[in-house]
Amino acid sequence: MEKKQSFCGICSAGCPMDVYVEDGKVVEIEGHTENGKSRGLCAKGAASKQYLYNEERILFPMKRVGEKGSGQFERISWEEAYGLIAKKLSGIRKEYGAKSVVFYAGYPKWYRPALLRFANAFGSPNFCTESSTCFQASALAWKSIYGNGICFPDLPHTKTLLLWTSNLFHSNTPMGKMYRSLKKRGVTIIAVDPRSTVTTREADIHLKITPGTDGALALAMAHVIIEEELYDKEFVDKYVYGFEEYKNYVSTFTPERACEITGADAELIRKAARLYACNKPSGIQFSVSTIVHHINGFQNYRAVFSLIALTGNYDVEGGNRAMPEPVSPCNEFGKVKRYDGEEAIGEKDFPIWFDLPCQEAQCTRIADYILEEEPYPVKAVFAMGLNHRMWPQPNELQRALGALDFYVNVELFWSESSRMADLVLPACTTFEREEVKTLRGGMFALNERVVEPLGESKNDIEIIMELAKRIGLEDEVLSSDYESYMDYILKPSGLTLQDLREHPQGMKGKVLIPPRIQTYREEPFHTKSGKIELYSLALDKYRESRGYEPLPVYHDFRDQRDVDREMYPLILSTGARKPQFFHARLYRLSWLSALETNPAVEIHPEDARKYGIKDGDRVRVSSPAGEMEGIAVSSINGNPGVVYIYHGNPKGEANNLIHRSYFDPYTGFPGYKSYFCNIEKLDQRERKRKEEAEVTGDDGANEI
Ligand SMILES: Nc1nc2c(c(=O)[nH]1)N[C@H]1C(S)=C(S)[C@@H](COP(=O)(O)OP(=O)(O)OC[C@H]3O[C@@H](n4cnc5c(=O)[nH]c(N)nc54)[C@H](O)[C@@H]3O)O[C@H]1N2
Ligand SMILES: Nc1nc2c(c(=O)[nH]1)N[C@H]1C(S)=C(S)[C@@H](COP(=O)(O)OP(=O)(O)OC[C@H]3O[C@@H](n4cnc5c(=O)[nH]c(N)nc54)[C@H](O)[C@@H]3O)O[C@H]1N2
Ligand code: SF4
Ligand SMILES: [Mo]
Repeated sequence: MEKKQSFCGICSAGCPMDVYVEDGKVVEIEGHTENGKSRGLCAKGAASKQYLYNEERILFPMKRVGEKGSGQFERISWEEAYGLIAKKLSGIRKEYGAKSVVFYAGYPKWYRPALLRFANAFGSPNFCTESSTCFQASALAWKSIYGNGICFPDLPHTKTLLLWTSNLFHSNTPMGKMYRSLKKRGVTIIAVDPRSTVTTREADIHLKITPGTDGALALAMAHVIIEEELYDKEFVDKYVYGFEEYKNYVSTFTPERACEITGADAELIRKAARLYACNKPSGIQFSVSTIVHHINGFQNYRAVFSLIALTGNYDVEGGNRAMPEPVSPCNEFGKVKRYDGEEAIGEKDFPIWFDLPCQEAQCTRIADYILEEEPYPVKAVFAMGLNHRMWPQPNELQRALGALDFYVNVELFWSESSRMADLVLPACTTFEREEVKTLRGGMFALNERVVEPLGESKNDIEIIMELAKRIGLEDEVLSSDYESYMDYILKPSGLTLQDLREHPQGMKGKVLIPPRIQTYREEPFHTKSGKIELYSLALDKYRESRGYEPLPVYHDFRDQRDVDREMYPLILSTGARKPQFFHARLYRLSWLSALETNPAVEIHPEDARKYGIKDGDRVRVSSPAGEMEGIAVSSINGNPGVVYIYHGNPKGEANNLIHRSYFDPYTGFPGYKSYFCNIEKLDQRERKRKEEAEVTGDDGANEI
């Protein structure tokens, strides 16, 4: 048996692994051992042998031969596949324009810069990613205030950590260790989460709020901080724009009012506000997605982020500041300018995406854009890792993909989204490819190819580069080969591929750019006013035309007039991370799916009693968008009145319950984590049907 080193490719944490290979096959995977101590892996990484050798892996390029979505494909050569894609994409570009081709990347990040370059060279403004529901809304909320990229907390120096949503032990396992070390150092931790989790249980204060009410809580904290004069007057006077308007607005948000809205205790809100403002330096650790998975999420996050400026915790040691580690200049490679000659999809609907701007198009409404040919016809989608199950009402997206002239999915697995494609290309996993990894502390390493690619699978970047050549795109990097590509992205660091091959443990970059800190002392903030904008001028631009509000104004999602709350009395939150699942991807690994064979529908025991449901009962959850079935699990972690379900499960898809027109008007992010539903025990419904059947003579069996 040979021991090789690799990095886990399932999530972005990229944990180092020791992989044992025998006769060209992986036989064992463990967390990397350093100085006799294993770094460990989470359940997903530990199960990744089943990921690599999954029976659903796509092994060859396959062309559709049957009806769309019928799943009938025939094997073709790479040569034929490249030829077909080049012909189709060039043809569609000629007939409908480059923008009618959409380039899409799913969760994996490693090939994005290359795909973005490809879209640029092709001439389409439509490069979009899964970040239409992740990260970008948080980045926009931040940018609307501070004008720069998000600043994370400087954990080693912080004294109070406001952990605003993050169940680290489930969603970012390697950070669990860091969290424990903060506790040991005596850092005061305030957690904001609607549920008790393994993370909140270790916090000093837990503000257990109703989902989607974060804005009201943050505004109440600001109220206390201003009323008790705990804010940083000098910083605010010098660097903040719109303080008076903001102060005026928050003056009505007393902790008592916030208590009514959020359910969190008013005294606890006061205590948390005082600690965050006075026990400095304080940092806010936040999720890149959860707070913005609400129809009021953007403004809620702006309210949270405003607290940093208010208390002078911006860009100071121990506060929220630009990454304290040196950053490699090779990151610049990913920052290729978006092609800006044409209107991108989502641009009319969500203009601040493009004003502030971020690097990609907003595609949450892509199903509508395809089906309605609005704002213009979208004829082809070239996707790498498209999974329709991540989107609200996924069947609509699936239908739209079926309506395209040409849809390619480069994937690891035969998902339903792959089955809908005209052409499927086999991607390979991290075990089967070399890959340059940027690690913490300015370190670089080469992920070794530990086994040969399965079947004829290839790495995504090689596929992109070959295709660029076939289409005749002009791009100095894409027109070279994969070795040169890796050398190119390493170049600014002063390292070469050869260096990394000779140092399998990784090397520190020779040239590293230190973060730019406290630049505001010398130059204005990159906002319209040149200051930190608690009153955003970027939003003010759309005050009249779209009703955007420049202050971080709170609107309650429960004020929805078009949902019948008598029919859907419960709040629905989907997608709080579970340690064993990763979106729709890992249900096919039996070691993991066996941990939850049917979708768990988590309800509070009070609700269980009210609805006559026992643990383990089969239940149907319904919402204005659709239905799903699962197994009831009663839990005291959440508050009564809220139902929690994870998404992506083929045995019951929570995203069927989220309506695709239920999104945040600023960012287009779906309200995954605060919608409305009802729940019923399944056989009770069956009984009712039978009773009705006795009257009508129709036993309704087909519907069950
Ligand atoms: N195992 C696993 N890890 C993952 C993923 C996965 O699918 N599986 N996905 C990755 C991805 S793509 C992302 S974006 C990150 C997300 O990472 P996080 O957002 O940190 O996800 P969670 O750990 O689920 O933390 C969310 C917490 O927010 C709480 N919450 C729910 N609604 C609200 C709300 O309205 N307000 C507040 N304050 N809290 C709320 C939930 O109870 C939960 O405890 O996780 C990444 N890590
Ligand atoms: N209800 C609900 N829905 C949600 C969320 C929620 O909290 N609740 N979270 C949202 C968030 S934050 C996110 S980020 C999205 C994530 O949604 P997706 O982007 O769909 O996430 P994944 O399923 O992890 O990855 C997409 C696909 O990439 C494929 N893939 C993996 N590695 C590679 C590779 O190297 N090459 C290629 N070509 N393909 C690969 C996988 O097999 C998978 O099918 O889901 C969103 N959807
Ligand atoms: S946290 Fe788990 S899934 Fe993510 S890289 Fe590490 S081992 Fe892999
Ligand atoms: Mo995400």
